[in-house]
Amino acid sequence: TERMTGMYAALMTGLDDAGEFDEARQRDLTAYGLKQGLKGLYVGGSSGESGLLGVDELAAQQDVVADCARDSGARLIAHVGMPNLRDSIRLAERAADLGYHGLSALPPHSYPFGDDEIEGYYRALAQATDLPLIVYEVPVRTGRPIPLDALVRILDLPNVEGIKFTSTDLFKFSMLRRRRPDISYFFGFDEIYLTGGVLGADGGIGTTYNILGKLYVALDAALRGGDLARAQELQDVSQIFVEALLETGVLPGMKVAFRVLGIECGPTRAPMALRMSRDAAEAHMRAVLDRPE
Ligand code: NAY
Repeated sequence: TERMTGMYAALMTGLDDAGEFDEARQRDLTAYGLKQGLKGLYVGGSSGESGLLGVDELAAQQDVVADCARDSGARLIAHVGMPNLRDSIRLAERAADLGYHGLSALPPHSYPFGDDEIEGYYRALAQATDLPLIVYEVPVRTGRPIPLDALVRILDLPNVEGIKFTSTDLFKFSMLRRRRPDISYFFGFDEIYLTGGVLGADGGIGTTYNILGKLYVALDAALRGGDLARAQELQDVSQIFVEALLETGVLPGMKVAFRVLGIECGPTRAPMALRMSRDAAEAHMRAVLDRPE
């Protein structure tokens, strides 16, 4: 199979005002993401509040997004990492039936699992369908980096074709690439995408691409074209946006930013909440969105 590359928005989830999954709002969010000129969408990940959603809601979201993206040319990666393997496989099989192009999953982290349990999880998940699987290194979510040797073993599993690397341990990123040069490397911290790209990332997957997708496509093109000054300029703009989001809370602030742009997508699901009043957050996000690029 052909190596996976390119820039993907880690899609957000549409909820109604009471916090229930909302299909119409999911369609609006999806349509917005599809307009950005990205390679595709990463569906049901951390940015999609998947740690706060039930498996039925994630299944419904897979359906809606597949329907919206039909004929768009966008590639769809389904994140199916659930606390247990059985639910992960159920979502993986559904994604395969719906025509998704790839799978990804957080390592299991609902208990302090050992490296063998994590490898066993990825092995079983990779075997469940024919879709290429992108494993996920994200210590800020799991509380535990996977050791280099264990990661290399996981990358050798059949059907494992990539890794989404969301860590600031760039030396580890480079060592992984040297050990396994043939798989795809996606970088997962939007605000420092440039560093991953310079060290050889094949693409990026991020929350803020939902709104700044065009900027990240231009950043990636500048990087690949050797225009580092331009790439840095664009990265600076994205960093100002991320700095603002860190004050509101990333996902709650993204939802406020969407509201400012005229896309209502509801609150984040409890207990995830804005770190300031909604009015203050709106003013805060309006100020960064009005900034000329
Ligand atoms: C996802 O859905 O799994 C992601 O969006 C992963 C990438 C994000 N990282 C985390 C830990 O959520 O986009 C980043 C992140 O939100 C951004 O860099 C701001 O820090």
